[in-house]
Amino acid sequence: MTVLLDPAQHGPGRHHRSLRAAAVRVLLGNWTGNATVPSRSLYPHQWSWDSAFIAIGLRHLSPRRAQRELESLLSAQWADGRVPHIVFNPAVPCGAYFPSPDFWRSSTAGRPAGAPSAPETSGIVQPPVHALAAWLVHRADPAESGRRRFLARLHPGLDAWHRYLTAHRDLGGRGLAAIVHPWEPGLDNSPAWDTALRRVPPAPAGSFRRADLDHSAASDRPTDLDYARYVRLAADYRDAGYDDARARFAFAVEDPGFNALLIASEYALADIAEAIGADPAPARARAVRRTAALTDRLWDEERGIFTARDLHDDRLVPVRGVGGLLPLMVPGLPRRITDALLRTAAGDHFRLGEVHMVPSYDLTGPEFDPSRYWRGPSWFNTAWLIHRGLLACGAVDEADRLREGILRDAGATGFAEYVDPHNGAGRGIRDFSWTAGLALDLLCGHPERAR
Ligand code: 2M8
Repeated sequence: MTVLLDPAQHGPGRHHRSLRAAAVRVLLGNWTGNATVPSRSLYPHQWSWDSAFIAIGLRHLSPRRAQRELESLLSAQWADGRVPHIVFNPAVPCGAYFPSPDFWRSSTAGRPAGAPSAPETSGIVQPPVHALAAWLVHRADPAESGRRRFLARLHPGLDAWHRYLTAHRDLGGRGLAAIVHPWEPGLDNSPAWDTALRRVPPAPAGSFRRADLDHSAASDRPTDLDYARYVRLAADYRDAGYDDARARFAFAVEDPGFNALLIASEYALADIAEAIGADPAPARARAVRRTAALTDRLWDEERGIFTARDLHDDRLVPVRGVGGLLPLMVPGLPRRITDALLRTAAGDHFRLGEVHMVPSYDLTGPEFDPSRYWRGPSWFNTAWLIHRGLLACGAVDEADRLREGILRDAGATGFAEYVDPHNGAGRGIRDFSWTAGLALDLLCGHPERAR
């Protein structure tokens, strides 16, 4: 049963205690024995970046379970280094989620690219937040982590993952990782992908059946036309054997959010390397090179935000999305850029501190929709990432206000998937795992904040 909490009724101290208990209940309820599903109904398998955020929350509940969350994800890693965006649970009926394992066919179509023979997985990826999560999980209980040789066991897989993105996904040849499907940045139907997606011929209507509408309101989800294009892109990649050199990508975009998270994770990987006595220099060097490429390629001076670059015409996409604020987390950006980002966050387009959390898309943009998925609603994971970015930039008061807002919205909506930025009404499904995990993390404080 979803529990709604109101701080005005409970007072902040009691509210936080009840919120903590409720968040723990969600995480325990969504644990499958090996990993955590984002939602028992809408997303009944393991998702890549969800598991990273979930592990960040679980570390406060059971560091051991948080380690297993990441270990189970990486046990489905492909031999070419990619970490698939979904790891399918064979016990869940095939029709429970679409696209299902028999659509992706990883163990056959993905075999030449190094997909495991089991479990079945998707063939695309999601943002590489895993090294950052692994480092935070380690820091929650270094003794337990050391006993289980957690970092030493995870390091080779994380390193191969970052090398995959560096070697196979630099489709523009300028030092950034490209995304080849709108599901890869995790911000699935952001207006930032609209122009690039319009070039993709949709899969025929009736050639697939959406399962998401069995669980969520159609007005909160992507349209059928968006879905038909997602299906076409994924089928084309599959039919090219998920081979990045052979595939002809109808959609290829350099996304600032994806690359900012990769940079943050490269620094975490360097910390991990140092902790286990390996060489941190390669990861650090990659982070520094990618930061320069991010600034050269994706900084939009006129808009005061990072924007995506469409590789089909090599032009910046003139859309302000929350992914463009995520570089606030990137160490070593010029102060002039972080100051401009802070101004943009506080200005008319995102109204940080005035609306609920951080809208996924420009509040003044022509496509803004307060309810529909990544086209306006505020999400808890991006708010958590921006909270870290604000702290890293020294914007402590703004960070503290955002933290309180995240906790209030999580409790008031029963851990909704996302919320309307204007009135905080919950949208999508409830008892959503990363909402619970990240609320738990903010409630417990960051051991790394002291660094
Ligand atoms: C959403 O994406 C999936 C496809 O990957 C879907 O709509 O079915 C996104 O919000 C994504 O960021 C998230 O990882 C996933 C599971 O929570 O759901």
